[in-house]
Order: sequence, then structure tokens, then C-alpha cells
Amino acid sequence: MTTAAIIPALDEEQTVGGVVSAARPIVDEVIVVDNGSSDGTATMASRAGARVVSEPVRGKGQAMTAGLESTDADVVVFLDADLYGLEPDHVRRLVEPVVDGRVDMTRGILSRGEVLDELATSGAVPYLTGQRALRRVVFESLEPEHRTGFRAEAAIEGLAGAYDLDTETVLLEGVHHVTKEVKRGLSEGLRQRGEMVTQVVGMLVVAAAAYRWRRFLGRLFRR
Ligand SMILES: Nc1nc2c(ncn2[C@@H]2O[C@H](COP(=O)(O)OP(=O)(O)OP(=O)(O)O)[C@@H](O)[C@H]2O)c(=O)[nH]1
Ligand SMILES: [Mg+2]
Repeated sequence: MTTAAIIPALDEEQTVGGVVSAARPIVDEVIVVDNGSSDGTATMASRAGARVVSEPVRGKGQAMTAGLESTDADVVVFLDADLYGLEPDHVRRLVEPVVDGRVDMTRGILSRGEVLDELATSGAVPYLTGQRALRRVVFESLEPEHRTGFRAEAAIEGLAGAYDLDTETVLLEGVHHVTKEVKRGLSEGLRQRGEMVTQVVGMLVVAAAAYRWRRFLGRLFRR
């Protein structure tokens, strides 16, 4: 079974190298998908040992798709490029349960204090994160229009719920990320956050229904 890390990146020269270095000892291949960065993201990524794939169409989901299409790894782990504090052991804890066949998907959550961490690991609320390992067939089962912008993570959760996939939530202690408002400036950051929230909320509603229907119809016609 082969493994790859896929790291979508848009202007993350400060942090992308550290994410690549944390993933390298754990997976067979590290792929950074450069989504049209205007800074040194691609240079820093390849210097740290990643294979860099260029995806000119903006959007995190487009970058995730391009990364998956560039590899034939059986298990992939998606990691955001803006993480700091990520260590190989965090990546191992995400990848191992899927490689061992214990679960179909793991999701890694960044620590946000005791109460919120408890809520996130309980499964009581859908938890969206850029850190997740999965069998490639899970991502390939998404509708193409659900893989654009910030929709993919909500779509994956919708699919996982509808098909009763086995999942595990891993707390990534000591890992943090840089928020949009800090990275892109307050007004552009807030604009992008608004766009992200709209896409995510819409997709949470759509995906839950769409994949339940798909499974239902699939069973109906298999008889
Ligand atoms: N915003 C944005 N990020 C992209 C895009 N393509 C790839 N990315 C990468 O996707 C990852 C997640 O994007 P972020 O904007 O940090 O989203 P987030 O972490 O969910 O949101 P924050 O709460 O602002 O941190 C980062 O590694 C980005 O560099 C894109 O078109 N737009
Ligand atoms: Mg981020």
C-alpha cells in the first residue's frame, strides 16, 4: 500500500517547508500543490523535498483534486500548508489507522481548549479540518462540483455520514495555524472567511442529502 501527503498551498512560503518536513519520514511521497502563489512557496516546498504540482485554477478543492490526480497512492493525507508545530508523529497518527485498515478516514483537529476539543472528538458536531487521511476512493467518490473552493471538506463529511464510513478523530496537540486575517490582511481575510463559511454551510446541507440519496438509489437499483 502506497501513501502520499497532499498539501494545497497559496502563498505559504513561511510555513510550507515545515509541513513538508513533518510528512516526509511518514509517507512515500510529499506533493505540494501550488495554487498560483506569488511568493516563494514552490521554492520552499521543493527545497524541503516535496514534488511541486501547479494548479492554476484557484480554490482549495481544485488544489486537492490536482494533487490526488498526480499520484496513484492508495492512501493520501491532506495537510494545510499554514501549519506550524506539526511533527512526523502527528502525521503518523493520521496515516496509520487508514493504512492498517482500521478506518476509512481520520480527521486531525487542532487543539482549541478542553471544551471545544471534547466537542470535536465526540462527533456531536461535524468537524471540518484540512488535516485528514483517507483511502483515495473516498475522495474519488465525491461529485466533481463538490470539490471546488472550500466545499470538499464538507462534502467528504457528508459522504462519510451517508455511507457509514469508519472514521477516527485525532487531536493534534501543539499544532497551530495562521488565520486568513493574519495571512491576507484583515479586510481580504474577512472577505475570504465569508466566502468560505457560505460555501461550507451550503455544502454541509447539500452533501448530507445528496449522498444519502445516492446510496439509497444505489441500493434500490442493485436489487
Ligand atoms: N484561501 C485559499 N487557500 C488555498 C487556496 N488554494 C490552496 N489553499 C491552501 O489551503 C489551505 C487552507 O486554507 P486557509 O485559507 O488557511 O483555510 P482555513 O485554515 O480553513 O481557514 P482559517 O481559519 O482562515 O485558517 C492553506 O494551506 C492554503 O494555502 C485558495 O484558492 N484559497
Ligand atoms: Mg488555515
